[in-house]
Amino acid sequence: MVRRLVIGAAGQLGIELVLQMQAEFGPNSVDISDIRVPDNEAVLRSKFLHLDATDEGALSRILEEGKYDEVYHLAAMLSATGEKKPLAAWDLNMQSLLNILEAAKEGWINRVFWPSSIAVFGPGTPKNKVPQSALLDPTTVYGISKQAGEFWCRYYHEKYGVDVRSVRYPGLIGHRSLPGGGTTDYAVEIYHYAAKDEAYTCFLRADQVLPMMFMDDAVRGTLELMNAPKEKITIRTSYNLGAMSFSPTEIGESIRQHKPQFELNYAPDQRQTIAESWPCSIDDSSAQIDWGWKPQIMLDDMSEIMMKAMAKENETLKS
Ligand code: AKB
Repeated sequence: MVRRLVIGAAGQLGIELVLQMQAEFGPNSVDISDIRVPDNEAVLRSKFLHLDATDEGALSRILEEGKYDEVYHLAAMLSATGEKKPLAAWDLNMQSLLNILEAAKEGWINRVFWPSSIAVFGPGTPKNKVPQSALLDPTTVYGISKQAGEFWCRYYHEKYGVDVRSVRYPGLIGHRSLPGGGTTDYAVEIYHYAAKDEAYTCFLRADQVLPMMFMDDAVRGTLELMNAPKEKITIRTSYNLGAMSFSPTEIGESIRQHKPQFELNYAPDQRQTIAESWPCSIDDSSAQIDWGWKPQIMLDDMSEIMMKAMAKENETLKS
């Protein structure tokens, strides 16, 4: 059995990835770690290990004991929170990655997954269909840490043969977990408000188009990348990964197909400046060619799934 460790398992992606691993391979196939206990009962069917991933000693002890084949290192401070605490973001995002890469170099792990982000792009990058090899031009500390991280990953692969794999996620939208501290978080929050028949005030401009992805696609893509034969992986910085692009106005219209009275207002804040620096859409042909990436869920299908899931959750809370 492949032994997996998910670091940052209490986060938005961590929870969803662990749930899928449990469903596919069983709860014992994955151990979970974070600095906080995940507030999701199902996730806790897997063994929980308290870990601050910047603590090299603590990480070594966990890896030595667990004898993991794969580590999914998801712990990070995202774009909006990172701008409030730049040095803490740099410290967490970089030190934890370097600790994992060192452990892999020493042979404690066979394969590493580490997420990058569209935050590596910036004003000098094309806005539409950003090519894989586009200029990286990050304007946030989070983006700078992802850019540096990508090159560290490639360095450890080329110098030491570390099998580290990565994708540049767009904004991720799912109903089983909440995001925290990102610029794309509005696209999850909006469904929660709509489902409760509450008006939502968006912190981005009405016409701000960003690349987004439904969580199930993101989780499937991540596992597909990790299962791909080594020789198929030609990019060791990070793969562009696309699915759909929409603005707050467009997601609002999609939600109104289920909630015609839904009220959407706008009060752009400092996150608008971050969003403006990011591209609108992504060219992910390298991921398609190398390991068969194909998104399945687009905006209206996603809205249907999200609204149904939220309605069910609200029913359960009432009963
Ligand atoms: C954020 O908004 O910071 C993240 C991301 C795009 O990486 N969701």
